[in-house]
Amino acid sequence: MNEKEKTRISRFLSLVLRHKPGEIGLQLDAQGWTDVAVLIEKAATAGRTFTAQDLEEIVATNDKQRFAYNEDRTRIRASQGHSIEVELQLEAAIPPEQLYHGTVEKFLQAIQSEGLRKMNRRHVHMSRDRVTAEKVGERRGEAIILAINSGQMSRDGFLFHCSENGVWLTDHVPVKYIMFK
Ligand code: HQG
Repeated sequence: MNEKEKTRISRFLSLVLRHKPGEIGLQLDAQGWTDVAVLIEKAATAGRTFTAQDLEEIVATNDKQRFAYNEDRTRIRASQGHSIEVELQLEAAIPPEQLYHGTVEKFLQAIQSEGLRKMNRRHVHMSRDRVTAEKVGERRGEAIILAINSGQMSRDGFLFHCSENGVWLTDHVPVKYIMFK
């Protein structure tokens, strides 16, 4: 399987495991898991053909480790990034003092008045390093990096989670914890 094909299937997996499982008649459980064999079968019916071995390779080599298997590798889920209702059951975790969020100019005014909101996803996404936040922002244009005073947020009682692939998640970041400059 070549790189182009792997990327194509990875995008498809993001679509069905995070946003639209119904598109191929797939069902996710409350924690976002689905059966590997069923996923392969439903994907094939929708014209996306890959083997269990292909899937293992895509999961292992995915640039952001977006997908994870359960222990016996019979089930799979997206580690974060969902828009549909899922309960990932991540433990609350103490974040580093500072986290970063990449965005673009056109959202700044709204962010300055209402803070960071989860918009269509289940959480606000943040990263431990600036470079990742730059890449996230650049998906939409020239990146603007916001530093988040996550240490203080956590001490003030806001809950944080860290996904299996190292993305920091929270429900809402009020304006006072965002450093705009
Ligand atoms: C912005 C990708 C207006 C926010 C990435 C962002 C990430 C507001 C956009 C993951 C706002 C939401 C998530 C407010 C926030 N008013 N706009 N109050 N608060 N925004 O895609 O963080 O490749 O839902 O700044 O790498 O960009 O898919 O979130 O620009 O990890 O695995 O609203 O998605 O990962 O956009 O990206 P998104 P995000 P994958």
